[in-house]
Amino acid sequence: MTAYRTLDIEGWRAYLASTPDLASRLGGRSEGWQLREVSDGNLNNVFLVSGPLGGLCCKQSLPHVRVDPDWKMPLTRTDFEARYMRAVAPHVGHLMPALYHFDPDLHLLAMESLTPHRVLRGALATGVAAAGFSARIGEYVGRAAFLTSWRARPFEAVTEQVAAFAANTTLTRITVDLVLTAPYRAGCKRNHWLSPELDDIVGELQSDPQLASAVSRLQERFLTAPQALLHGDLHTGSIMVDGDDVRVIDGEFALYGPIGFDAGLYVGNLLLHAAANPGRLDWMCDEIETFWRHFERNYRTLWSERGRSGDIGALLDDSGQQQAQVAACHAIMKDLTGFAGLEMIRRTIGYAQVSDYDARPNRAERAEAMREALMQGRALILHAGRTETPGALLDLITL
Ligand code: SR1
Ligand code: MG
Repeated sequence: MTAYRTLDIEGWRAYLASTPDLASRLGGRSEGWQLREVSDGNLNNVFLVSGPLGGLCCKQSLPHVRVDPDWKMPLTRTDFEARYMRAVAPHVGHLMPALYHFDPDLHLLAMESLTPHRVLRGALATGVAAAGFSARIGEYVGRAAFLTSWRARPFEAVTEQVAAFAANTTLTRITVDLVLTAPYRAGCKRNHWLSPELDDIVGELQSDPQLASAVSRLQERFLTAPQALLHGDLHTGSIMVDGDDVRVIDGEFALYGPIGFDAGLYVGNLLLHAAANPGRLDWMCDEIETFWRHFERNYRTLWSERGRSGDIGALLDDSGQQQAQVAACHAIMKDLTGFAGLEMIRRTIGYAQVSDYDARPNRAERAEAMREALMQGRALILHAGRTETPGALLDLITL
């Protein structure tokens, strides 16, 4: 067993050189490899390495939140990311990078290097994202959700995975606190917002009993509806794009939960982008429709083909199965709507905010975009329970 240490550039060079499978992917001599740190998420260190034969993306857990060394944290998040990648790769292979190596002692991963891909949030900001990327995300969520669900597999296989990911308590706690609770709690130190411009609306969000009750319902859905294996943090910073090659990365928040959670986080981030870039509202609405169309098509097609291999629904005839599919999609859309609203609010006043707002040219316009996003988020949460179709979701958009 190797004792954990945080690897710097030279540490990674030596590690890769002593790991034949990885060294042979790079080729040549280790002294000639190019290594650069590209860490940009909140939690982990990430390095890109290239050699004469190819490249690697190397990721390692730190004993703390990367952007806040005082926030201590166990190292197991890469363990869950590796487990997640192995669990969903057979279902979504070409939509995520290939995992080559996981070291449980150093809590590190080495995977396919995605070059010249860009993080979707940055690609949107700089205008290089090609419209239609949401088709691939709909396909990803539809396939991963159905094929890890109780409808596709015997309950023994699902239960084993539910238990394994239930141990991802550290990151699930972050989601429960930062997404589902803190933004609605007055005085929480982890919140921050543009003040004094947004003080009034933040005060309203934190003192509205109707909103608190709708948020409680979403907390309950998140924690008590283990429908499928979720990515758990599916925002536009967890997606890389190069033209129409779209890949989902960063599965460390994985858990069993309601399918509408992944879908809702994704849609919430599209709407945040629209709030910050009003000229792109129509485009983002098209992306939402595209996402849902591809999600539903993949989810229902797989259900029709394989929906009698699990322990739910094996008795249904074709018409009963179609009815069950429609009802399930309505329920997923309700969850999606509520979780999209939560994501819009937490990314505007919570601990981890989004750079999309940097598109606004000055503070007053930023404040206005943020206020619009907060009002939109609140409306989505409050109306989630009666939003069953993509049309009904788009009717709620007031940006
Ligand atoms: C302390 S981690 C904060 C946020 O960053 C991650 O990407 C997740 O979105 C998490 O909520
Ligand atoms: Mg991440």
